[in-house]
Amino acid sequence: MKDLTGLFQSLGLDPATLAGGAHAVRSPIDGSEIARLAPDTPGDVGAKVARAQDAFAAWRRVPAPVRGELIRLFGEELRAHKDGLGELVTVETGKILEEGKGEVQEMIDICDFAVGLSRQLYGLTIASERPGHKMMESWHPLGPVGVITAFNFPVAPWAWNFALALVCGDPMVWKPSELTPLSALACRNIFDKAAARFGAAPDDLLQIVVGGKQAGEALVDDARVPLISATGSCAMGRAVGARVAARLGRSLLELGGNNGMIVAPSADLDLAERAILFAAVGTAGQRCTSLRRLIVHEEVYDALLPRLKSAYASVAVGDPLDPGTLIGPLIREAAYDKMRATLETVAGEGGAVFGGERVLAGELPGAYYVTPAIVEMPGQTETVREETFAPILYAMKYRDLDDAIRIHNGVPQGLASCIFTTDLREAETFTSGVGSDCGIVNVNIGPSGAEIGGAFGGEKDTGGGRESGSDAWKSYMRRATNTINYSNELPLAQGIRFGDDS
Ligand code: UN1
Repeated sequence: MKDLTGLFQSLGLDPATLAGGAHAVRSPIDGSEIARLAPDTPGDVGAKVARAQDAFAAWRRVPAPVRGELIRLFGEELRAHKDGLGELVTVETGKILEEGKGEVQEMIDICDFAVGLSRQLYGLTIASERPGHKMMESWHPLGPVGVITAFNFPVAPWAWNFALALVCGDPMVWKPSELTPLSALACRNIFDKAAARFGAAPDDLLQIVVGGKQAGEALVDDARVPLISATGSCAMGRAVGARVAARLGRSLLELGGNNGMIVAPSADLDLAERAILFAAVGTAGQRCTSLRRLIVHEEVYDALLPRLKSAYASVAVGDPLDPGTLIGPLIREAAYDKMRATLETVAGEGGAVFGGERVLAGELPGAYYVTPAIVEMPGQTETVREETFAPILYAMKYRDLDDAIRIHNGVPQGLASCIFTTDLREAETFTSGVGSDCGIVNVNIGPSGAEIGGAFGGEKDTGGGRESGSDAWKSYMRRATNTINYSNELPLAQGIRFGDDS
């Protein structure tokens, strides 16, 4: 691994505080240890939540557009640190630099969105059935928000939550993946710069929890945290959702995907091929939105598959800091083991496997680089219905659109989906209520790489949460319904008379 001292210092990470702790941080680029941090105990987490409550008491009194000014400054600081933070994301996750920087751009974009939003936290006015009465809805800050994020997108999904929560008046306690805590600490340092320029921000608007499951559970179980927003696997979400529900808290869950693409007979195959490559191979198949299932009409299957295989065979796998690389390493050995085991299982289920081999093992024995895999499947088996977080693309044939939609929706997850077609009827059917059952439904673009302006999330085992754009901000506020009587009478709703003879 190259010397990271300069990069760490540019992001305010003091090498002295990154040594000696029990929690080792490794780079998947070569498997080397890049830091050792002191993990938080459950008691530390509780103390952080108490400080977040103090911050909330002050921050909720600040007018929302003034809170927006802090996020505007944060966006400026992110612009200044885009290259450095993008590089750190690459070092910690193994995604290529272009994608590391893209993730930081996604943070900048949500800051811009949140600044405008800070003047648009609109409520409704509602016609009252009673004379001289007015009804309205108002939105108020909710309280400290607990956020749990995954290794594969260590900064952008956090920023979707943070930029919105902060303009909504909520401080945050953030537990990043134990695999990527340095990116989180760098974000806090960048935010601290914005807060210093802002001047009047209370302390502890953003606190980081370093640790694994135990620290996460302490945050999830803390009744002083009204909202837990968690990104990760369906298994994680099931556990978090149940714990938060047990204390009647709110949860916002962003869980696994098993994202499909239907390629129809009229599809533009050049576009489809490029979209498949970015969505299935990009980020080494480690996006929640990665393309995992290709459902191809039998008329175009034999035209598309050979093209894909030759593109797969020539894709550059290697050092994600090298500008020529398109696929970096898997996050760790366990991810590689899972990929290999899955490929063996689907081969046993009748799948024809192309690619999926480990490379660079001689030079980099502690790192797990693979060629991406295409598996031609005779049908949608149980293994295909599971999400494997690796670059495996299952290809299946279909005969008519109903059949394709049935295969498409026949999985437990419901995050992102798309159809490639130039037939208006097919496109509209896929995006209609009887089409894709996912939260993200696209036409002639792949399932991944969403913009921040839309609500991001999915249905079924994906957890139902929506983050980022549109009206996702409502999750971070509480709604009050107000009825105001400006008359001299006290009429009751539903015309009820109560102890008066008039
Ligand atoms: C994730 O993988 O958890 O739509 C988030 C996308 C990105 C976000 C992915 N904007 O692929």
